[in-house]
Amino acid sequence: MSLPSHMSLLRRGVIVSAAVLAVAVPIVASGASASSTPAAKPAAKAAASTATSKHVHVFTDRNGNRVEMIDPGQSHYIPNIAGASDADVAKAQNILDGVNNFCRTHTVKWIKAHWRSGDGMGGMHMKGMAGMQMKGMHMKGMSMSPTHWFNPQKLTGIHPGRPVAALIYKGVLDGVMFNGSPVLPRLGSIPRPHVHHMAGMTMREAPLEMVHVYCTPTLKHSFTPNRQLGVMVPTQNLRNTIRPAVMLLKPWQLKEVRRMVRNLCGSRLNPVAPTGSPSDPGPDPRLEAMRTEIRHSLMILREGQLRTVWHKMKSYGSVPG
Ligand SMILES: [Cu+2]
Repeated sequence: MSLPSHMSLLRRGVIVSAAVLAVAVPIVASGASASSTPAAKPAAKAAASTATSKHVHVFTDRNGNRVEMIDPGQSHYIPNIAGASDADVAKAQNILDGVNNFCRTHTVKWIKAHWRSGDGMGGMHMKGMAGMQMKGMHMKGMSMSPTHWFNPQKLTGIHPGRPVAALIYKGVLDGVMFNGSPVLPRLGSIPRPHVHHMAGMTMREAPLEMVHVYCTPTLKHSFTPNRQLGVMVPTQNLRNTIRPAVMLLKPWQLKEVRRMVRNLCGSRLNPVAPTGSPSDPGPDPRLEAMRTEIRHSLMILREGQLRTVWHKMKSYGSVPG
């Protein structure tokens, strides 16, 4: 889960102790951001010592869940579906079916109108904290648009039809988040929860466990905490397939594909103008500009749109498919 949403959790009073904040925030901001703020130094040191130890801290909670103390984006966990028991597969499939149904039956527009964004900036009253967050976020190149939208019903546990938060990336509903207060019910061996501060460092506060479930038909892709390893894999594979094949398009095909990606991307895709003269040695600048623009569009297009573009390119017969 991203930093903004955690600040929102804090604001909701799920975690209120200042001691927890001091430990939790630098870890979420992954160490590097906090070091120049004098007030943050002791906490930054604690975070740095975690970051430098190469292994990810994984522990078993009292319900038998394996829990990672890491930001989902940093997780390398991929579930072993083949190695899971039938009961664990059934349990995970049941959660996933409910989550996919949630994604099918909810629109981004509706969620944004009825749920609260995890913008994170509002509730922080600790001196120096807000600036530190901002800096950390810019250093990580994170977008300021929130990815977590919180259900106004204050729920904990696993209710696939009523998650704690909806995960919206680039305007698309990608999945949901559940949490447990403090621990999640037994999930089986497939879903991997995470926490954001060190269990045991703040003895009076139990870690708040969370789990992300992404909307996709595949159990494996749905239950990686890091969506780059999971739900984004088909998208990345399509990008990697299309990118080199752009070189094989004839000029009229380039024009056609560029028109297509411009339509699909709308204002999110900036036009690329040719540079240099067509008589210069090297590739024709007009064609090069079209190729560049098409390549840029690959980072904007969603999986289904990429599939449409690839289908078009394959129809020319000049690209291997
Ligand atoms: Cu999280």
